[in-house]
Amino acid sequence: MSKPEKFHSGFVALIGRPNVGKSTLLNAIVGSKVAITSGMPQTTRHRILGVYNRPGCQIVFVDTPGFHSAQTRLGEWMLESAKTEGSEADIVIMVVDGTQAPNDDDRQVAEFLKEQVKATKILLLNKVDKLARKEALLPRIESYRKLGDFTDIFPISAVDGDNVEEFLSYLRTLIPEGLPYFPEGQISDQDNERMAEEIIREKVLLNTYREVPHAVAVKIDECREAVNKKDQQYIRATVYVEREGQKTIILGRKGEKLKEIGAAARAELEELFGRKVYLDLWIKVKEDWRDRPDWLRAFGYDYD
Ligand SMILES: Nc1nc2c(ncn2[C@@H]2O[C@H](COP(=O)(O)OP(=O)(O)O)[C@@H](O)[C@H]2O)c(=O)[nH]1
Ligand SMILES: [Mg+2]
Repeated sequence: MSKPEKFHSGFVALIGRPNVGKSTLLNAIVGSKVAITSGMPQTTRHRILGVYNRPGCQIVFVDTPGFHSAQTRLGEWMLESAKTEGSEADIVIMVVDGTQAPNDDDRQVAEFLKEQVKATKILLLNKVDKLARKEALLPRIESYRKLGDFTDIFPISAVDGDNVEEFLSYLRTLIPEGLPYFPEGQISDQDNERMAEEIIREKVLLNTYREVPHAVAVKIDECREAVNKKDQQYIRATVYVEREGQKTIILGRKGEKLKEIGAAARAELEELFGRKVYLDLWIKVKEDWRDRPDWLRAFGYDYD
């Protein structure tokens, strides 16, 4: 009888500046939406786990907030959280936007990796589907390679899936021996209520203007089976902003924007809960909540 193969498991952190496609890649790897994404920087606010299972191997991917120059307490907390995940992972993946030259935020990430991360580092140049001239790729790879000491570099597209399997196959060879952290079938550590808050926040981001997104937080106030309506989920949620003006923008004329946001969120919430959803959506102003420790804690940012 042959000896059973040893199991391999590990934590792999996705690190990079905002908007390079870390969360899109996490969803592509897990094969399901566990992290919200948008064209807005700083969409991801806290660590999100996505579990990838293959025979004999489990990789727990950790999506992190992007490295940026923090301007609020929330921003500082996000940056710290990314750094903590980066320094605790077995392997760190630096994700960059392959269609753009390195900028200061990329350099800040690379600097951090050099100084504070001993683990194996891999570089991913994402969004190569957008490169009009493929000849531009090699010099681009060169300009990022110089930023750090990467064991390997992969140009990929998180949206098209180009080269993602190749990257994962390589990654599997680096994962240490260990037991699985999560039971098979569990793809994230986020519960449905947390995911629901994120889905609603994503729809606000996708439907509003530049000034609003960073000031938005969403809290589920109630989430239960609807009274007298079996098989319907009742969800009451509040969208928090920092200024009256932001509230006006999200409401829209005659409340129409909020209605659109609610309709878009509801469609996805019905998928999440697997049943009809009645979504009761409110907006409130909490001045400067991003700088107030009590509100940061209330919104689940684990701030101390
Ligand atoms: N064309 C293209 N767009 C991408 C790709 N990956 C991500 N994006 C887009 O880039 C934006 C930021 O993505 P997101 O995953 O939120 O970035 P994050 O801030 O690094 O987590 C979104 O609009 C994505 O749709 C890719 O491989 N190709
Ligand atoms: Mg993200």
